Amino acid sequence: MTEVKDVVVVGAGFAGLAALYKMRALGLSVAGIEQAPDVGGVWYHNNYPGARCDVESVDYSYSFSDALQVEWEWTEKYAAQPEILAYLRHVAERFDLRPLIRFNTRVLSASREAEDRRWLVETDAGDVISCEYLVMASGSLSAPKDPDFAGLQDFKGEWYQTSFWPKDPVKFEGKRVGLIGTGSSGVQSGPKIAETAEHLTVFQRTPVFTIPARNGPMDQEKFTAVKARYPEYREEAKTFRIGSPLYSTGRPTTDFTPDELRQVLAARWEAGGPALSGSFTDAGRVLEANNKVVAFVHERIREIVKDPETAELLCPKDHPIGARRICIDTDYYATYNRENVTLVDVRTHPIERITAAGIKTTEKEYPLDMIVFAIGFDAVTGAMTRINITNKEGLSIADKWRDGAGTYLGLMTAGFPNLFIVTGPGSPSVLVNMVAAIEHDVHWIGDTISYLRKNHLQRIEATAEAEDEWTDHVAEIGSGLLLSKANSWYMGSNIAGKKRFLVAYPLGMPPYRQKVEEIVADGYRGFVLS
Ligand code: FAD
Ligand code: N01
Repeated sequence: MTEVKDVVVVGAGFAGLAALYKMRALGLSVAGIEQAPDVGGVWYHNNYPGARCDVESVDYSYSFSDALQVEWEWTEKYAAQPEILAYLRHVAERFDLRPLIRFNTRVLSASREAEDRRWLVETDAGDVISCEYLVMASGSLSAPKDPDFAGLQDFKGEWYQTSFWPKDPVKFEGKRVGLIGTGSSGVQSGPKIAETAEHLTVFQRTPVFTIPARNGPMDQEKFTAVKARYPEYREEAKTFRIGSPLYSTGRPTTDFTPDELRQVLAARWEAGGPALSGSFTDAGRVLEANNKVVAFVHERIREIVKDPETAELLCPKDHPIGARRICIDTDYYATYNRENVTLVDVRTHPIERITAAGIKTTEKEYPLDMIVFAIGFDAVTGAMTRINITNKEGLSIADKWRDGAGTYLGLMTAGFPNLFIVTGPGSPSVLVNMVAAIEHDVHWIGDTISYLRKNHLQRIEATAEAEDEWTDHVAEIGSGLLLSKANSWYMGSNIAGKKRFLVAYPLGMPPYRQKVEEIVADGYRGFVLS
């Protein structure tokens, strides 16, 4: 039997919980659908050792409830996964959101009802829900890449994926562990695995730029000061490119003598965290400027890693710093000084197959008891293209986005009325503090639905012209940035056959916010409301 709701929200991570709260507050009937058995999203699935955020906890948290932000106690500068998951569970309980969510339920499809007024959502639990508005809070990094390595089925040991980590403890003691992948997940999990494994072999294809986090207990004085004025603090945060404080020098590298430049970089390296990445106004655009920052980080790597051959392998030389996601680590490079850690270069000698006993590269076989895959995601579009979402003409999102994910502002896609996307492709999403981006989008969706209702309107849809213009605008800005020069998941190039396009609006939150506000003030320019 078909149920009727005003809104269906897909996903119960940061975005889904915020959306459920907002929709219910608007007086709408709402159903949340989550494939996992619990809330948390990323922070439920990615409970691998070492997982933590790389945006400070005071910023990587909701601002919608002042009581929540004042009462919640973060214990570390960068919260670890268990604490973030506990926070999201607390949010779900505090605001009584759990009763709205169907857990262990996957959305399989969404199609338009015959008269094209409502969405019909179908799940693997047999639910059929008719809704006026469909909110995709299905995540930007929630569709894991499959470890489709030849021979995996023959492997006699244990194997795990960071993006789908078991909920029972995994023991590394006495085991020879192989880790494939040196993105953020590999950078975080490697050092923790090495602490107890008999041996850790890291299979590296592309070396990564990573900056020490300098994590530690929360600075209580700073935290108390923020709490005393949290709403103002959040307003100030909105003025920063990433939606939370990140200070640039505001000057190009050419303004500095080599000594001054080194001093700036050394201070930022010492301070830790993401500060180093946004230091100069030209490093994201001009290769020569970028190279100065690269040279500084290479020096640090060579200083930390004792074996010169390993140090050279760890120095990224095939892409500008910042063109792939910069990682924030605890003891990553130093881990390679441990006797029980080996780095294997699978760029030169690729993995040929997985065997019963381990991993075989084109050079040799590495005997292993366990393999950990930290190989990433079909980012930003994957969660939505894995659901069969079709419009009135029968066109699916997967087909529509095959040649690049066209959206208007990242919030809607033409031809799919009343389908709202949280942190969709073409919004700042993965290039900023994602909780800030999520709250912006959820707010906009809620306000838009209120506007429709108040004005007795039934549908909103982006026009194809507005979508093309926005999508071209994002691509054009991207083409002037070093960001679009590397192969990375930012460009979709980690997925075979995925069209190469920049998945996010690269200028950050302030100009994006302003653009969205202007469009709304101009009567939702570029949308058709009817
Ligand atoms: P998610 O948390 O991914 O939630 C989406 C939910 O939708 C999931 O629970 C999923 O199971 C569910 N879902 C998807 N498809 C379906 C379906 N068909 N049916 C039912 N349910 C479905 N960002 C930062 O800004 N700072 C950080 O420090 C940071 N750290 C990160 C660390 C890790 C390990 C990862 C993987 C990402 C990190 N991110 C970080 C990015 C992260 O994606 C966002 O910060 C944020 O958690 C996203 O929340 P979300 O609710 O949009 O998506
Ligand atoms: O994934 P990735 P991730 N053979 O795609 C390698 C967020 N996040 O899960 O680049 C050999 O970055 C691949 O190599 P290459 C954050 O936004 C944040 O680590 O294809 N290697 C690469 O090294 C992040 O950017 C945190 O050459 C293979 C790695 O696997 C995003 O999530 C923590 C391979 C994948 O790196 C994704 O990060 C975790 C193969 N066949 C995640 N296939 C924080 O710190 C893939 N690789 C906050």
